[in-house]
Amino acid sequence: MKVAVVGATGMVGQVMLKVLEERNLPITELIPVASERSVGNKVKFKDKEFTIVSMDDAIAVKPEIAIFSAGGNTSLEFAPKFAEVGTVVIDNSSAWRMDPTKKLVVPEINANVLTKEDKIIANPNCSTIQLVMVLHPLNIKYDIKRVIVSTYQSVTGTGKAAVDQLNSEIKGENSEKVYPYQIFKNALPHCDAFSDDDYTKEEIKLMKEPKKIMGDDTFNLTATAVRVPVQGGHSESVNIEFENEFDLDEVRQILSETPGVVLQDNVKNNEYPMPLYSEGKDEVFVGRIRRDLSQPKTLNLWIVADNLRKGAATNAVQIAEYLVGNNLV
Ligand code: 2RA
Repeated sequence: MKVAVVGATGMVGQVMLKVLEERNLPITELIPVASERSVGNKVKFKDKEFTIVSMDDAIAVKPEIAIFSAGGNTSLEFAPKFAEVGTVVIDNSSAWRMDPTKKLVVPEINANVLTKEDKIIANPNCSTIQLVMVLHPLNIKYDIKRVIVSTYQSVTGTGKAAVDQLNSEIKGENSEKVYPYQIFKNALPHCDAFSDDDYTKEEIKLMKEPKKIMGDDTFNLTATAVRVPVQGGHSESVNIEFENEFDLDEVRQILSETPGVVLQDNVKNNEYPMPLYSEGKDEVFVGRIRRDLSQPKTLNLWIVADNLRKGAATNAVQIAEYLVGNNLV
């Protein structure tokens, strides 16, 4: 099977190659695609070197699957061109996520919506993926009424330049500023651009995408997204009000039995999820599970995941694995 990785030199693209090496998609040919200035350079994959090619050359090869991490504009222009030659595109940008004709998929939740007709599939936003991995099983059991989420997002979500800004500031060096302010020793309530309603695009993604993935728009969700000087992953403080009463031990049991979720919840032993220890892992870690004492039928909890892996590359590869495993590609 020929697989194109579009945006192969970016942070997510690099993690995508690593995840593809670790897993078992039957790849016979890797087609790395990047900007014109990178064409001709080499990338290593499974101990072989592959030459970076242009978008047009990649389309001409007619890969079975193309996994995009190249931004919304590039995806809007080129994903349809791949689809026209029969390629199935799995796109990491926000371009297609809320398009009613496109599927938005977290395989553990709604891979079953995929059909042979789906030629452009949207990978959800990283902070959405880790949130719905926990919300979905609890929604099935207790019927969610309202969610309040505050995120603490890694600079890797912005990209390499943001990581470079943080590392330069730590060393006291001047650097190109990706953020409007210093990020070291700071917290910026500003992830992605502000919209007219004073919410950021990141917060709007968090408020809209979970309902589409979970197939349920009966609950309310509000979000505040914050960038923090962290590199290992995104953290989320989540308050969940249910329609029905719950039992804390049963909540822990449900989450511990949810594929892809790891319970880390023993505060007497200082056991709780942290981004430093989620980096490089594919699971979604949940802890600090406790009743909200201010109102009934309400829970507080804490979710952490590597935003470049389950939040992007691994989820996309899992979609590809589902397509192959179910003869949809
Ligand atoms: C961020 N979720 O963290 C966005 C895009 N990766 O900046």
